[in-house]
Formats: sequence, C-alpha cells, structure tokens
Amino acid sequence: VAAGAVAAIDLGATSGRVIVGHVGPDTLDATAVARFPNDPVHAGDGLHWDLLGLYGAALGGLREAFRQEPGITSIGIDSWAVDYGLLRGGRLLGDPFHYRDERTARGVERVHARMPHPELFERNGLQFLPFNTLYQLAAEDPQLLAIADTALLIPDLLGFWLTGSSRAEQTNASTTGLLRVLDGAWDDDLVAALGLPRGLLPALIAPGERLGALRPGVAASLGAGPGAGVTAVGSHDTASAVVAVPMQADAAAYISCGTWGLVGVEVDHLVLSPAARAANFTNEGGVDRRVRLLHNVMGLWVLSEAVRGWERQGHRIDLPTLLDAAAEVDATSVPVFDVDDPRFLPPGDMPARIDAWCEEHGIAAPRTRAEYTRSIVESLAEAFARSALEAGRLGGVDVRTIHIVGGGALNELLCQRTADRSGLPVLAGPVEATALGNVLVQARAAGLVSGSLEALRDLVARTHAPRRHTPRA
Ligand code: LRH
Repeated sequence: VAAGAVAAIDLGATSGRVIVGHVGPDTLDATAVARFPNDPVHAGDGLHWDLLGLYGAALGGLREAFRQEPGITSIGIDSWAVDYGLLRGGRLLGDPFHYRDERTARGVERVHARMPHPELFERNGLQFLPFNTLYQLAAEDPQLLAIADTALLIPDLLGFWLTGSSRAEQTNASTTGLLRVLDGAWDDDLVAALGLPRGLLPALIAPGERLGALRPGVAASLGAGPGAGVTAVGSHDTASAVVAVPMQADAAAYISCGTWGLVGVEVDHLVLSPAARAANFTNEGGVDRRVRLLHNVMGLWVLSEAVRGWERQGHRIDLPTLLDAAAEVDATSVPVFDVDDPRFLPPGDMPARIDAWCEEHGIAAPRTRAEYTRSIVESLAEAFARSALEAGRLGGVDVRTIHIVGGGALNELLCQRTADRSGLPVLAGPVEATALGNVLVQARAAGLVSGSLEALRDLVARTHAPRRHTPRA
C-alpha cells in the first residue's frame, strides 16, 4: 500500500485548523494548511459560536488542501462535544449556543426534576456536566423546539453542509446524554420522559462509514475531484485524540489536554459502578466501540482565561516567558486549589475566583502573575495525577505511565509536575493527536492502513516519539 492523503477539519474551542494528512504503512504526518481563530460572541440572548464564520474558514482551508493534494477523496470532521444547531427544512434556526453559556443551569433543574443524576447515569453512563446536550435541549425555548425538525452536533452540521446528509456520529452522540449506554442506540424512553421531540435526532453513523459525497456546488467551489466526500471519524475531538495516543491501553492512562483536560483510561467494558458515579467519571463512546472512562478536568482554560484577563488590563503576556517565570516559583509557596470547582467554568476573572476560593479555604492567595500561573499549573497537575490514578482503579487498568497529548503536551512544567505528583513517568505528545486520530480513521477506511487501534497507535509511536518526563522525588 502506498501513502495517500486525506483532509481533516479540527475545530477547537479557541482555534480551528484544516489538516492534510499523509498515511501509509510507515508514514503518518498531519500538516496544517489553514489555522483560524474561534472567537465566541456574546450576542443578545447569550454566548454563541460563530459557526458560519468557522465553516467559511474551514472551506477556505479545504480549498487549499485540494490545491496541494488534488487527489484527496476523504474529509473528516471533529470538534468539541455537546453543542448543536437546530434546523428546519435544512435551514439553521439561529447561532448555536456555547456550552459555557449560563442558560444550562435552567436545563439542569428541569431535567433533574424529572430524573436525578444517579438514574441518568444508569441509562447514559455520563458524568454530570451541566452542559451535556440533554440539559441544553431542556433549556431551549419550547416554541423553537416545536418548529425544529433536526438537531445536529457541530461536526455533523458541517458534514450536512458539505454533503447534504444529516446523521449523528456515534462518539459525539454519546456526549449528548441521550444514548443508551448499554447498546449505544438513541434512548427513546428518556427522550420522551424529558418531553423532547424524538424526531430531532438523526440516524447514527459509525466512525469509518461514508457520510456522503460533496454536494456538486461545494465540490466545484473547493476544486475537489468527483470522488470526494466526507468520512465519519471520531467526530468528538477527544475520541479522535484517544485514537492517536501512543499507549498500551492496558497499562496506561491518557490526558487529552487542551482547553479541557480529559483524564482517563480506555477499556472494553462499561464502568457503571457507584464508585465511578461518585467520582464523576464518564463512559464516553470511543472509536471501534471502546469505552473512554474519563473525567473532565477544567484544563488549560483556567490559565488561558487568566491570560486573556491580564491582556484586557493592558499587560502584554508572552506565554513561554510567563511559564518560565512560573517554573522559578517555589511550588510549596502557592495554593493548590480545586480546578474542578464550577466557579471556574464560565468566562470571567480567574485570578479573582482563585482569590475567593483561597479565602473560603483559609489559605493565602497567589500575588504575582508568575505565582498565579504556578498555582494553576500545580492545581492542574494535582487534578491530573489524582484522576489518572483513579481512572486506573475504577477501570481495572494497572496504570504505569501517563500519556499527555494535545496542546498541553507543549507545557513542560505541567507535564513534569504531573509526573512528580503521580509518581509515574509522563510521555508527552503528539501535540496534534486529535488531527492524527481523525486522519487515521479516514486512512483506515480508505485502505491506506489496516488493523485495530493497537496497530494505529503503533504507527503513531513509530512516527511521533513522545518526550519522557521522569518523576522526581
Ligand atoms: C474537549 C471537549 C470535551 C467535552 C467538552 C465540551 O474539546 O470535547 O471532551 O467535554 O469539549
């Protein structure tokens, strides 16, 4: 088999990119041909994604991808989970809400009045996150829901615009809270119990299946060849990232670290124990029907939001310089706070929230920007270490190494401190795991590579050797 090329659209909470990937038995690379910012907008009734802007930028990236590689026949799409657009007759009924919008609180109240979390966990296997799709749908204006005929998660919406086919990709659908965890089908009884219209949810599609050919007009505008179309991938970005973790799944934990830190293990069985529920672990659907037993840790969001705040105050922040200064701060002099405290979820003044947390817990708050940064890194490292070990205990995995992939793999201080606090070696990289996982699933569907996830991970390990952080006493 020779190496071939595929294209990937990967939308993250702060930026998006279009990637051209080359894959063969001994080849794996992912090169960004376009990068564009993702700036959510506060407009009218809340915080929204500028989805048309993102789609337009993605189209521009695809045009460049086809210019470089006219032979591309497959495009895969992934993004953050849970958010969706409502449509009627193919027309989008408003800008999708951002999961950090505060309307979700209303949805949580409404859903839990009908079904409390312990019962939901038995049905859908998910940790409690106030923005899971079911809560968002419950917060919708009922009149809008009544006229909508389809709800499409973000990657599915882009796939619909590109091909005209509306489907719900399995891994991302598993984050809605509306799939039965036992058999992975839409939970019609739950949908009915929550008073949601069942007709909104389109038929499921599995990673590796063909969504459809590009609409002729789209293909022409992109300069794509006649065979070009969209292939379903692990469209939940975390599902794609986990595909490309170069790990031995029976002896490792992973942390997919970007805006969020998704900390867990991959197992082949569901973990619905009371202990898993109490620890707020989730059973998300993985590629090849693996289970991603993981916990959402607040992630680099806390740091990037703090940096944005300092910049708004007029300070010019260079992140590497700030992290160097943080590395000089004595780790024992800064507070370790609970990064998972819900106060850190919405956009806002992170240093002020850290101060409030410290005051409530009777400990001294950080003072300088370097100290805040060190405090955030220490707190993340502590939460990462704890959740990685907990994941192993809950999932029955003997965790001997922790892999960190995604943008967080670039943060050497965070990787080292996670190693120190867990007492386990941390293997950092690849940074572009999500794009690589997206590319790999397409490549396997196209016959450019074959085999199980183990074979795909072996290819990642051979082409993207991780950086090792040894724990220090
Ligand atoms: C990471 C992520 C995560 C979800 C959150 C909404 O980008 O997809 O897995 O919980 O965004």
